[in-house]
Amino acid sequence: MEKNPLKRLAAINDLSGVGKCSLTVMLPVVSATGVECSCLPTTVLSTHTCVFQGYTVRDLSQDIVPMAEHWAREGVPFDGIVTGYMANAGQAEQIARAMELLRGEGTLVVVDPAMADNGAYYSMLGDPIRDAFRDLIRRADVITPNVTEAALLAGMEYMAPPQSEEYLRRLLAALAALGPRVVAVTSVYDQAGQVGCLALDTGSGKTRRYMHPAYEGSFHGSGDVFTAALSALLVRGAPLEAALETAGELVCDSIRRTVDRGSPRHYGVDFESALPDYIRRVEALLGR
Ligand code: PXL
Repeated sequence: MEKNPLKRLAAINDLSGVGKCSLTVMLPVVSATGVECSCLPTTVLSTHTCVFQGYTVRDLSQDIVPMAEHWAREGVPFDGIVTGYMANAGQAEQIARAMELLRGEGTLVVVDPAMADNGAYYSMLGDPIRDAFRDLIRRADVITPNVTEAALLAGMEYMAPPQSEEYLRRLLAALAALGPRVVAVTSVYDQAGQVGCLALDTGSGKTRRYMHPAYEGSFHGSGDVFTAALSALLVRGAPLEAALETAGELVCDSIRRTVDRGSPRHYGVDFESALPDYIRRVEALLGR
């Protein structure tokens, strides 16, 4: 008899070999949260697609459903499913099918519509990917777009930082209408020059925010760190407010360390040295 089994999260995402994001962030952060991370790679790339040139892309779309079918045949139970970047819009159909196969009663589904930042789509992506994410989001309990992605999904103009409260309210309302229980918008800049996350719990109608002082520029992969931590914390049963704060602290700490170390931005954030403090905070919140 298994006593107090570990929670298990399926991470359906790409594997970019260099430039910490997607699965190379999901796996360590989810594990550090005390949750088993089962990886379903949708695409293998030599690097992510920002700044790097000449990267290789191996589309694994044809393996997504067979991998999920195998897990379903084995009867592997999943407490959560988290999905993010898609290399093309066609992957949405396979990912949706995989979600149906893996989702049980009470499985938390998190969709990070990772497709754009700073007002523009990532390389190789355009409106078809937005439409595909709109479809996937209808199956999600929680979504974690940044402001650019939120605006694309909501069909609103992108507002460069700082965003007005009125704009952010409209953004949250438009995204809530797409169906998720929790809308957590990241890379929100407020009038006080702080950056962070603004979340709406559509059940209670309450909004919560976790803000920290902003560093100049953007930090590649920080959204993946946030989504990985938030998903795993929620799967472990953390209340939304504490999960937002704990995930936000990990992101903030990772960014600070990246700046202190002077690491190249496109290599991703230095979450590694932030993990010990994160693990201590997770233990204080949820135990071992
Ligand atoms: O972090 C988002 C992301 C994930 N995966 C790939 C990417 C990006 C952003 O550019 O290129 C392959």
